[in-house]
Amino acid sequence: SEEDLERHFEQVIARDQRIEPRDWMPEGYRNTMIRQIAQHAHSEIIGMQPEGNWITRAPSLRRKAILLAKVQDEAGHGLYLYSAAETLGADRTDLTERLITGRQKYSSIFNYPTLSFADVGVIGWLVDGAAICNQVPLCRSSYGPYARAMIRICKEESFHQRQGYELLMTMMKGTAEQRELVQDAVNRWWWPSLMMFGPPDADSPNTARSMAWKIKRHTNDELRQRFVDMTVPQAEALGVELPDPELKWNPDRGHYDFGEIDWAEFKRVVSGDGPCNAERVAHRARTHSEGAWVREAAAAHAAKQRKEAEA
Ligand code: FAQ
Repeated sequence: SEEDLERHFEQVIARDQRIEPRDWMPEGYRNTMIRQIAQHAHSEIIGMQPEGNWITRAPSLRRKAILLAKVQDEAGHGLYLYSAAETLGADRTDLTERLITGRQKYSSIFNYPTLSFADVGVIGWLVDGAAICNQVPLCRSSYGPYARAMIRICKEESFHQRQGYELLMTMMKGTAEQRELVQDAVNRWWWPSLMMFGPPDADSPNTARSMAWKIKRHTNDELRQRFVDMTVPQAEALGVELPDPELKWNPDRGHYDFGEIDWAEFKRVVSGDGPCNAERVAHRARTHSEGAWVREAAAAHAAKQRKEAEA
């Protein structure tokens, strides 16, 4: 009966075991998982654009090869995550449609422009750093296919983070102009990186439910604090300043205090009105329609093979 199924589901969650695609799950759980995985997949796909902007202008063959590999990894993560969403009954064509018509979200962070090559380094350091902080606990998320996808994705994100930090270290050892470019990029990306963790706990409609279902293992504010604590010593080692005069070690809390995030800006960017939202979505829509012939050719080929197999 429905009650037995529900009891079994609750037991699996309580025992820290995984929910698998064929298991019964409450509709709310399924919808939350589809929402989060789709948003995550869309973020990886849209997230190729800011850095992709610099592939043709990378300063050396080595930097170009690294950047190409990183952006390709992001495409891979996106496709991997769309597959995880499909295990819940979502349709990939429909998800893409929802992305390009603005009905599904992607991370606010990818709506900011990349103005210099230092931005490539800062995205690796701060954006991938924040992504790792958020995603390592998701390796223990209760939905099996998502948790397993996170293991591989986190390994690749760690490499991405290191390449960003190494790029910045190189620039910081360069000319005064290079150091200025790094500082300017840090000034622009620091606050948006903190926004990646989502609204403060008090304004986060999904956290309580997702924590109870063990989809999320920590709240948005807990992970944001962890990221700040981890990043401050890295900024010191790098020799850059984080643009927050209130950033200060608090010995009583055993954490860094930091200033108030501009939540009005966050809301603006999430609701579609950030610096690059229109450009990002338009680019995705354009490449989707330019790729139609590939999808049609693949479908025609599959149909032909099916026919041949039947004959
Ligand atoms: N941007 O109730 P909550 C990457 C939405 S990393 C836009 O707290 P939840 C790697 C939220 O969806 C970036 N929307 O929601 C990379 C919800 O929407 P609703 C992707 C945001 O889900 C690096 C509403 O606000 N990572 O791609 C944002 O419990 C470099 C209320 O919020 C993930 O997606 C935001 N920042 O917690 C690629 C990680 N924050 O209900 C390229 C997985 C919140 O209105 C280059 N996701 N919203 O539809 C998660 O961990 C969670 O979904 C959170 C939000 C923590 C993001």
